[in-house]
Amino acid sequence: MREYLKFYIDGKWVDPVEPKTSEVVNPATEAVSGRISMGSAADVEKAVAAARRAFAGWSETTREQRLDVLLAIQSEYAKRQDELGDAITEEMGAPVSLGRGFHVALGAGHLQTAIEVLREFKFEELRGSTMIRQEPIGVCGLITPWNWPMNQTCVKIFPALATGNTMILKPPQLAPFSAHILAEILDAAGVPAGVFNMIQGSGSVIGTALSTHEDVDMISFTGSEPVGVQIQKDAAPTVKRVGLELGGKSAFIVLDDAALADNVAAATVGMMGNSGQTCSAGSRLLVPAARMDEVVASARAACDSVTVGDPQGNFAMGPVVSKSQFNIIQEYIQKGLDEGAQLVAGGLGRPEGIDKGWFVKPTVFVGSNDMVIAREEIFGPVLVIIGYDDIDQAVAIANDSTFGLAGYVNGLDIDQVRAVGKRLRTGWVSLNGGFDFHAPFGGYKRSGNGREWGEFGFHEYLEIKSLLGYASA
Ligand code: TAP
Repeated sequence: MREYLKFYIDGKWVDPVEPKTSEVVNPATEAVSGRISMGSAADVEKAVAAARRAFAGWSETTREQRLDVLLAIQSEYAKRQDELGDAITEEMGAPVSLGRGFHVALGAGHLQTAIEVLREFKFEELRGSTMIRQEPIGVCGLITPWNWPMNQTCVKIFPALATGNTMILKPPQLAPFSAHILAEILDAAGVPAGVFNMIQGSGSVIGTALSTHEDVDMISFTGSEPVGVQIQKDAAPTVKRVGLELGGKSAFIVLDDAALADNVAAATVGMMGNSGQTCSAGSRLLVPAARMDEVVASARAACDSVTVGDPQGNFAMGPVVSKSQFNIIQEYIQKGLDEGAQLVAGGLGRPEGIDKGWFVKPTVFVGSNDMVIAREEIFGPVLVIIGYDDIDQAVAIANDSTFGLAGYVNGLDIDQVRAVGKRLRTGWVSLNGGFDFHAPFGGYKRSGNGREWGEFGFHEYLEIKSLLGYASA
């Protein structure tokens, strides 16, 4: 049983201003696994004041000083990787191999990337007689979700630190443990007091206090579209910058020259990773309609091969994060059935033999792009296969979405793969499985505003200043 009752403010672990706690539930067992404190606006006041005080010094540090701090964090992070992974398993249900593996590796990857980018980043550039300087924006509110806790947190904290900003992190109530450990890592690494602060609590209290705060200069948010919209409204009166990484309904296009069975299997298994709780998941699989029988056979076999069970055991998929998320996913599966989509694998209810925990059956439908299950983000292990007649139709289907986060194009003819990738109205497209920590990540349309990851992630946290007449001054 974890008891994480203190907040990290001004370089110290402190009690909340008003004592109030909340239980954290393990989604695999439905048992209480820990308790956190629920902060109030008064805690936000303390943290923002600390961050503001610290900004004066931190924003003036040299590149080398900030690099030293990031390298110290890297060595502390390395010491606690398994602990972080186990916390993630307990809070959001990722299998141990995934929690200790890819979850923690994503955080480490963003840290390493921030170090590499910081070594080379041009904070100043002379253009003619004008000096263009990039300067830290100030005090940042970082609001994160539960689905990839280390990824979503590290992709904000490290670029913000590297660029000389100070910050207040508001982790998700559903996944607060790993954020607490991360704060301990930053503390052990000697991040100066007030530069990084962390308050646990509810989004409607802590998140709103940050978004509306006069002395918070920007909000970086990852999560759902409705909350992203609310944050923009809350932030508008103080004209603060708002970075939004929201949802997706991304297309995975298998071109007709691709090894069909292998690609369909890979896309299906990929969709079930992290129990389908990935904003960039390829949740619409677009395949040549003429070969649907082969596709269905391959998807069914792949889906059936995904083992589901205790995340502490040797299973590919654990539960989804909460009862509420389980219920939402069940409603979508029911909607798919009601809409007349063909159920290929999975379906309603828990997998056979499991009667406790928020476990969902890996589910595959064949449907059409006008169905609710093809239009809305389900955020669960549910794949919708859609047939296309030709490339133009595949591209049209892929782009017929209110979202525009990611896309996947797999095929043999690389020129065609590239051409299709260019036509997708999304911010991130993986060609034949390409992956890159330095590639900007973010959405078109309702998938958000701004870009995270790598050098572009630095720009989120920087203001641009022109010093005219600099060269001749
Ligand atoms: P959200 O409600 O969007 O939560 C994300 C973060 O925002 C959490 O830390 C949350 O705090 C906070 N928050 C909630 N209301 C807020 C407000 N008014 N102002 C500022 N911050 C606020 O996501 P969720 O409830 O966890 O999941 C709901 C749906 O969002 C999912 O079904 C899924 O479709 C989508 N989702 C998308 C993503 C990505 S990566 N795009 C990630 C997670 C979820 P609490 O701790 O109180 O929740």
